[in-house]
Amino acid sequence: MPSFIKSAKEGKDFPETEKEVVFVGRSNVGKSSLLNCLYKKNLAYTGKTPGKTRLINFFDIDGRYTAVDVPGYGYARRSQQEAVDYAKMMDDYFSRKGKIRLTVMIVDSRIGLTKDDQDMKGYLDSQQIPYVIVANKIDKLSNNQLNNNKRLFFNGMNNVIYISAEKRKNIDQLVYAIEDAVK
Ligand SMILES: Nc1nc2c(ncn2[C@@H]2O[C@H](COP(=O)(O)OP(=O)(O)OP(=O)(O)O)[C@@H](O)[C@H]2O)c(=O)[nH]1
Ligand SMILES: [Mg+2]
Repeated sequence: MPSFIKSAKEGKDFPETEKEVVFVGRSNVGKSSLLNCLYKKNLAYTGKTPGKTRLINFFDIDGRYTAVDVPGYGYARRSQQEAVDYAKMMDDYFSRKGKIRLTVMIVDSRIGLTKDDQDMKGYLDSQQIPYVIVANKIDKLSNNQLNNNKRLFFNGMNNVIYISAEKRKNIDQLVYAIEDAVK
């Protein structure tokens, strides 16, 4: 069974792992919900208020790989110090990019890529970190709206998977991508 390993905010406290799949995205986009949907109910904390996940959380996935839930970006940190700590935590994390088999970048299917999302995508491209874009919360859209948004927001991006973490829609497609990356 998938299980929690530890929470950490500094590189020196990160666990020894081999292969990681990391879930990134804006605060409140559904990263922790997606982890729970993929692996086990109540593995990660979810909530209505942005900034629910404050530390980097590592989960062992059946001894096969490590899933990593990171705090969302684009969330107004309470203080300058908190913003600095957040940036350092993320730098520490991405400095071990050799371990990262796949980054699952979650965006909102109703909004597309925000400036913060574009920055993250640019970073992943520049560092040659493999990623898929997952457009979440499609249960909030009609089929028509979803088709429109695919054209408007995700045109020309070939690595997008449209899902609902809450309603478990199209999760298989993401599972395939993850399994392929960690094999
Ligand atoms: N309708 C709908 N709501 C969702 C879906 N996925 C997540 N949510 C809701 O979105 C809110 C935020 O979900 P979280 O999983 O806590 O988001 P997060 O990205 O981990 O947020 P932070 O930890 O703050 O970065 C919760 O109220 C979820 O119930 C979805 O597929 N559809
Ligand atoms: Mg979270």
